[in-house]
Amino acid sequence: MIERIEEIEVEAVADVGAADSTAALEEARVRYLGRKGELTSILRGIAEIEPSRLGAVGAAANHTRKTIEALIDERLEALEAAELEASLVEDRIDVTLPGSPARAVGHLHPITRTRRLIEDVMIGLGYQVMEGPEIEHDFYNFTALNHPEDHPARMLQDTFYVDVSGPVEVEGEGPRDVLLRTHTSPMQVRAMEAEPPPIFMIVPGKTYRRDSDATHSPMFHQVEGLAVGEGITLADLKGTLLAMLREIFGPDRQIRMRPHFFPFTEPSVEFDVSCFRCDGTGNLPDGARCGLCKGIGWIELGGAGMVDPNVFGFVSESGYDPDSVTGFAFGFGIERIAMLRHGVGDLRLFFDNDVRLLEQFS
Ligand code: FA5
Repeated sequence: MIERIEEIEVEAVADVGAADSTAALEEARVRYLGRKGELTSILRGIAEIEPSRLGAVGAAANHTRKTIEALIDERLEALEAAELEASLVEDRIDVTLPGSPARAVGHLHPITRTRRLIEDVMIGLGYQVMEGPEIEHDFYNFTALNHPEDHPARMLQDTFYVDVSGPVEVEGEGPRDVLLRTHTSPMQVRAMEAEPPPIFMIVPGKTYRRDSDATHSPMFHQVEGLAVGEGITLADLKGTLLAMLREIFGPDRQIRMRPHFFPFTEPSVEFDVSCFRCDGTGNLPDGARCGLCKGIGWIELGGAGMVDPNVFGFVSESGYDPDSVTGFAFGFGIERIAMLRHGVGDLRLFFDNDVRLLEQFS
């Protein structure tokens, strides 16, 4: 029996030494020290050995078990170290390399970028940026802006009304009193209610109309501008628009105003910027008609005018006395500016969320 134990030890020394991986070593451990191993059965059956040999066999088996255990521990340490070393060499990660595949980095939507550009320019001119509600009262959208009761813009085919009738009756708010603002101009009155003169502010934001074609969408963005103080004139309006549009379209741009009508400004104008493709000539260098301004040399941008004294009448309690203050207001579409800057022919493309288009503005 003792001889067999010694043989087992010799075999184990050879097998453990030959194990070239932690997995092979584990197999050897199970073979020699596991529950079904030969040495374990010898130790388990020791009680049946005749008493005179019991001490010697037990001591030999225990000695061999301890020797094998120590060998395995030593070999395991060496194999683990070698395997770790190998995996460090093999799996080395260069953290300076881009991910695979490289992650696309997002960017701002062209409308947001255009809005921010306009904001930056106007902040540079001393204007503050304000925000207002998209769901608006008829009062601010129309009445306080001097629209008569029967003004066509108030009709259902132009304006989205919000039906607020419901379980809770709000006094005076029938279905026609709440709407999606059709322009950012209601913020003229809200801003003047909130702050006394002088005031210089712009309001960028979403606006809604029942419109849909290549240059009109049901939801679009406008920027409103308002400047009220003592002695402000139409010349100040022209200078302000010129400064803003030169920042956006280039230093050589000119501006022109054409008489127009808005209920809340008097006089009212529409303003155009000289075409930046043909430099206002209407013709391209090869003599062809300029497609951007359609040969006119001017590009229509928005509406403006001097604040109508009737509008001041709605905010006289906030210090806007039409006899002592004057002011101008202007409003234009952000999509129109973005279309011109980026040469996009159909404004609806901005809202399709097609990445093939959007990633061109990165
Ligand atoms: C107005 O909305 C006036 N509130 C502008 C104003 C402000 C005048 C202050 C005087 C003083 P108008 O309806 O023309 O004006 O719209 C201004 C601009 O908004 C247009 O020139 C156009 O660029 C843009 N716009 C109007 N409707 C749409 C639409 N459905 N989709 C995209 N842009 C539009």
